[in-house]
Amino acid sequence: MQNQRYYVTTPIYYVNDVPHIGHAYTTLAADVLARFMRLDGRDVFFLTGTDEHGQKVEKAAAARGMEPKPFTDEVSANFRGLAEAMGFSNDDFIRTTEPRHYRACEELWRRIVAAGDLYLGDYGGWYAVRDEAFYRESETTVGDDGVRLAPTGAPVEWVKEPSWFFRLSAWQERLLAFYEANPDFIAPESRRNEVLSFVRSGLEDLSVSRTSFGWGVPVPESPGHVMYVWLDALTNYVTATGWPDGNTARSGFWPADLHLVGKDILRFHAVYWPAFLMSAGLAPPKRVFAHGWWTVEGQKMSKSLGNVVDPHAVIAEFGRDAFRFFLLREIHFGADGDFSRRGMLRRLNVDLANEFGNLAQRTLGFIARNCGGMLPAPGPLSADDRALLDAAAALLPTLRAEIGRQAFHAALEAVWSVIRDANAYIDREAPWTLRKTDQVRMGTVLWTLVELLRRLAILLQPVMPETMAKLLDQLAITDRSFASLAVPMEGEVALPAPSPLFRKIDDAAGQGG
Ligand code: ME8
Repeated sequence: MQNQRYYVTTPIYYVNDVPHIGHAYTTLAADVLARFMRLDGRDVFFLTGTDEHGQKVEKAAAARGMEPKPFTDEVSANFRGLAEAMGFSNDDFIRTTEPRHYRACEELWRRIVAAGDLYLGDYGGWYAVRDEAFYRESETTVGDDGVRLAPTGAPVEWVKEPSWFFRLSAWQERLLAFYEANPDFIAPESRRNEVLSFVRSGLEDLSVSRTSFGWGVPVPESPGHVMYVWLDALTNYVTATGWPDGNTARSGFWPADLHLVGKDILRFHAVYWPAFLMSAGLAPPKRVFAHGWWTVEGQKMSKSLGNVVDPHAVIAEFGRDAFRFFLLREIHFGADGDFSRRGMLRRLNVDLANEFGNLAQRTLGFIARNCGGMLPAPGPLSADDRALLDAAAALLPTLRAEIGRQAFHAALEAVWSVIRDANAYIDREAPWTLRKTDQVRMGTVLWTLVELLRRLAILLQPVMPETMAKLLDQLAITDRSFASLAVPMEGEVALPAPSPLFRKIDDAAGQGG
């Protein structure tokens, strides 16, 4: 396991949108994985970025009276700002307008041509600019107002133009064989089944170039054509490894271990992308996980409803780490979920402040007040002490397994079950009584609690990096890697003055509670 490479990606986001909690969510999940793997000794590459070509972005630039390039320069900064505000630890931020990306797209294109999978034809069909996707007529519906809509609700328009086609129809059997041989390639299971039935129902050749506008990567040796934005966008994942230049610092990272995406774009990642790659003679990614969709206070998030949640505002009110915790704890990763003020407050006040924060505060406050800030050395451990520490020691393997299958909620639930045990332990062992009756035993209980807090803080760093750094400072712990969990901490350690980890928010003070 040690020093093994780990490559995780997020979708590259369309720059025309203002970053919201949906974008924050996917990148957060990738950040937690990246941090977890780094602490576990792996060589990690964590990539995010922006998708800057296509008709949608071209239109958004025109609406601002700008040329596309200066427009994307300006708005892609919003996504860098989001990464900073959320504390994301991405190793690279790719923009599809960079020269390195053009080189990769051109090389991928040439290889697919050489494989015989591209041919020139005429496209006639329905296209939704909002989704940057083609739809079969049978997939569309006509609304009351006469507007024809894609299944996603996006309006479609009739497109007729010369186009290059990718021979996707020829890939059906090879894709099915690939899914069969790689049962973990698509997760969760229900999404995998959807993809399998889509592919089994038959694949049509895919239009992969456009001639009616110009904002894209030019098709090599084919004047007037720009690459279909999805072929361009997906290629970002190999561009960032330094491909097609051999021998770069990141060459060894392909194939990616995990593409994290929302369920809206699974088909592009699980069907088109492996077909493009295999055609070009490159390995497909190892896994694609499609997570669910956030609504807000029970409603779809949309600009027209004016309910788009700005992550910066949530961070300002509740704190960055509480927000990070909420997003991953509130719903099963994979399922849809609802963002509500009430839910956010409950996670902050109950899980974080009452259960976890109090455990630390009771323990460290007691040591500060009664032991002059000096953590006592432990005497012999009782069965009760050992049971608690054993439960904490079991967390690392549990977390490896849960995080390895992207079950963030289950990982956090396992940690909180130990936190609840620890709160029961402190009440049962009552160090405040032992102070008067048995100071050696009191010292052992306090050491057990501090050793437990050290373990929890180290393990929770990926989810709440800032707050856990603060707690580890209060525990005077400098080695914070997962490897350090194997060695119990010393006694007779001077601890700095403690301060609360989480700020509880009075429910009644909020707008609408
Ligand atoms: O699709 N709930 O970019 P995009 C959960 N450029 N996740 C959400 C969400 C919500 N309500 N809204 C957005 C694109 N997301 C392409 C991707 S990749 C090669 C190209 C997240 O800006 C989720 O990850 O529309 C979704 O897949 C992504 O944002 C779509 O981002």
